[in-house]
Amino acid sequence: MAVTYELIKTCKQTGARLGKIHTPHGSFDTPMFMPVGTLATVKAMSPEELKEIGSGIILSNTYHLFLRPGHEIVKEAGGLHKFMNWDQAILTDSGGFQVFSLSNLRKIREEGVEFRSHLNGEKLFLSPEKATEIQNALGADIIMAFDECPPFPAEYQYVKDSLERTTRWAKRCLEAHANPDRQALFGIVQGGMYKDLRIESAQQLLDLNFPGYAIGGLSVGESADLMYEMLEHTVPILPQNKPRYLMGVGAPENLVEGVMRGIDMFDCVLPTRIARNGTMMTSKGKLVIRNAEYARDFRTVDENCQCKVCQNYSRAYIRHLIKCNEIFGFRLTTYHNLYYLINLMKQIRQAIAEDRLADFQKEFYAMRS
Ligand code: PRF
Ligand code: ZN
Repeated sequence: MAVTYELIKTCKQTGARLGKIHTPHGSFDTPMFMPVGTLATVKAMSPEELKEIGSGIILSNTYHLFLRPGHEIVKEAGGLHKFMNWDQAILTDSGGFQVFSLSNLRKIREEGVEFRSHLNGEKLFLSPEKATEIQNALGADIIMAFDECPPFPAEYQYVKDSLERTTRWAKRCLEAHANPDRQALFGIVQGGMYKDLRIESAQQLLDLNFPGYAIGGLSVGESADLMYEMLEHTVPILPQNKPRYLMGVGAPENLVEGVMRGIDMFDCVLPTRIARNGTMMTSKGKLVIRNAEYARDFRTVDENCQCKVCQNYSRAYIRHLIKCNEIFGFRLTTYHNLYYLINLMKQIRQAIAEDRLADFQKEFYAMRS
């Protein structure tokens, strides 16, 4: 088995799960947040720094690596781990979502998706077989089925047809998968914002017996409450003995709420993207370090953060660097934001271990108000 999930315990207050995922590149504790390394690098972070902050798994993207440098080159390098000098776990997304969010002139057919590269307009094609072949070449520990993430809002019939095609594509991914003993292929539940379609999608994918399940098609513009409602309809029918991954979600409050509804894994560009805009995540909420109010603020960013940025640099200094587009500024804000989220997950795991996640949730919101 490429990847196994070990359920350690559930929180008596909330039912949230504490677990461990074992992969050929080491184990990591769950619930976990995965930093996004789209182009085989988590922007502004070295692998050494990623290890320092305790991210035992990172995510990368099929779509981007297919365009540049091409999966053949990564394969020639000895796979993604060697190529980027990262010896811990990697998950690659299938490209399904990125084709829909980034490329131009998409044509969806049963066979796959024809699209134009967002870089040079080149006509390209991705299918379940191609996305699986690329992910086999990249060699991540966890790979994802090729899916369609419908837009929000979308008509019932469109979402129904789309989810049924996503199931047929998932089956084709399983059949194309060359090394299931080294790479675990996860299925992706879709179904838009329709309760019965979420259930239909989950049940169809359960029949295919994937080693893990992702929940896709959320955090696409709907309200947080609607996202939580969809989780409440979906998560309970997923198997207890397999990991559940909520795709593209990384706002601190969404992580807390997702874990309380039974999620084990999350990823999002949010912490790294807002870092480069000069927004920092703190125990008291967002801090827009670019703002003039911090020009003479020589205090630390977050007095409750133990990271090396908060131990050594002031708000005024970081603001100055970001205002001047200095590379070191991007490094400092990115490092802190990722440290904050990974530490938040560590606190959540501790709370689950001690059966007090509901208490933790209250304290979490109280600090931010
Ligand atoms: N499918 C895939 N990747 C994703 C999503 C999805 O639905 C989302 C939705 N938030 C983020 N990343 N394959
Ligand atoms: Zn910090």
